[in-house]
Amino acid sequence: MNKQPHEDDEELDTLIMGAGFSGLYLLYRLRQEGFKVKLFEADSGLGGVWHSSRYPGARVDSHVPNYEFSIEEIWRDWTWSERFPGKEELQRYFQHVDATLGLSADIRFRSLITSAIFDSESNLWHIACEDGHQIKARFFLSCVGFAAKSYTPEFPGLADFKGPCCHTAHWPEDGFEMTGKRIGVIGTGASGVQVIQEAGKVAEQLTVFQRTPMIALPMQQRKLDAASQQAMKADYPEIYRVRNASAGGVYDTFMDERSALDVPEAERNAILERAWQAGGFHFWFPFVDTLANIDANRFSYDFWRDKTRARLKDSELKDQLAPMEPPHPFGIKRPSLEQWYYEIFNQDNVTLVSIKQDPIEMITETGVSTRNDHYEFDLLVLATGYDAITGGLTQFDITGTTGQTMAQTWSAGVRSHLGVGVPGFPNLLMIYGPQSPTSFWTGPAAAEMQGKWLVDCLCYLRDNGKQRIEATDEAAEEWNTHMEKLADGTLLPLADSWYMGANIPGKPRQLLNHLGAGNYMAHCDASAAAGYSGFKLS
Ligand code: N01
Repeated sequence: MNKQPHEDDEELDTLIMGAGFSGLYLLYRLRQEGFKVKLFEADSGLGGVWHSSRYPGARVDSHVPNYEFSIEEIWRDWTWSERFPGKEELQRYFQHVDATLGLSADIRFRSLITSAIFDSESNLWHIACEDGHQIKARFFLSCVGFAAKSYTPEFPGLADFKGPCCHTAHWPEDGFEMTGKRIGVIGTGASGVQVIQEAGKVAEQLTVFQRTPMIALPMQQRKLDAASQQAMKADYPEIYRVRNASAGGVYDTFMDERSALDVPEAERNAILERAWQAGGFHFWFPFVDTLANIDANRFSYDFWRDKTRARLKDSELKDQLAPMEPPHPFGIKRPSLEQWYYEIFNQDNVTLVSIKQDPIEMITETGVSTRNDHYEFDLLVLATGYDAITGGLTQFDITGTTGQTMAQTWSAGVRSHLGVGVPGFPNLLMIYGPQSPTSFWTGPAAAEMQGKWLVDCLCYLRDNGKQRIEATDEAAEEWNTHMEKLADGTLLPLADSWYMGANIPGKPRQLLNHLGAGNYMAHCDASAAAGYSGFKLS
């Protein structure tokens, strides 16, 4: 690409990386507080993953009005058309956010940051972009989200495939023609489920390569009308107060506080049925111990299994998509929400290949060869996920005071204090990153709650004449021990999920996100109340 000359030698108070919910909230609030702040975004528009997720069927899985800013100027004039909005509507929402708050004026688009090096003399980050632009900033705020680095397995022969082959994270703006085509999809996570639902409707032949069955939950999508949303807005301030104080950033969860084991069978099934009908993630945590006790967990699996098998016509399909025995405990890999996912497999034009039984051996010029067969494709879709949570920070050169990059520093596992600061990386502060609740928290709630804490912290530093904040080693070790205890109290370590870093070969296995936003914020607030304990200020 053409290198632009260095445009200036500007020095900022704060540089924000990433224009998703977190970055935009910080830009809005830091401007209000009078900081000299700019946001750098690698892509060409606002919205983070909602700008870059262009694959067919991309849709949010938090229901209205959970997944939006609680800022009244924004929600006052905005209505959604569906309970779970699709990517186009989310992109329009971000344009509305921009039109309301005028954020673009301080955003530099198409600015992929390629290196950030801390200078201990000046206490400034020296940041460089792919286009040659360089800038200095006192505080470097990482808001890259948890899906900033895609993961493509090393399938032998992948580069030989002659037709279009695309990872869901890199779908081109003008897309691919899918009607009447032979399409292969590898991967059945949330992205795979969404693409498969769309491809199955139009493909001449769709072949799905499944390694682990996805335990997909019914979305219970429906259209929304403007009048009822307007009527509900009188309650929005209270709704957002509840949402932001909740454990997962959802205002209307109805998890039963009893152990599933203590509830009589008929009542338990009625509770499960109610959660099922409510749709979305209501079914994910129907009881307080669903994700903590293997016997309680099994009730959910069996309920899901029986509902799902009833939708499938063929007994082999039933066993592959919703086996009698769980592939792993229910809900400890992230469930996806589906609308007609299972019915797609009843169609004559759809084939399911269970690659545990018939492994992929290689990709050829024309398709995919498994041990027993060869499948020819016009389009090959890789829905193989992300180097989640840490990949956004380890994929480029961030170098702190020890001369080590973040990738080197975390090579044996993530260490941070509160998921905000990393020892050896002063003035780098993370939102929605590793060791904070991130993927167990809705994006807008996390952006606002963590964002508010971070803005208060930056104001405190400014008001107290401090130029540097750095997590201590002791605090980071303590936080890590706390994270390990949280993981041990759940079933989460039992699956090879991206929550555990276990979807990437060689990545250290550890719970990468904190559990329970309320408890997490209590830790953050306690640190702030003690003058930011666990951090060294100077
Ligand atoms: O990625 P994933 P994703 N050979 O890691 C398979 C969010 N999101 O992009 O399960 C064959 O979940 C892998 O198999 P297995 C959401 O938080 C949200 O779908 O590891 N297959 C799996 O099936 C989500 O959880 C939304 O055995 C291989 C798939 O690829 C997160 O992003 C939409 C393989 C990867 O699934 C990630 O979702 C989209 C191999 N070598 C994403 N390696 C919404 O809001 C991996 N796989 C709705």
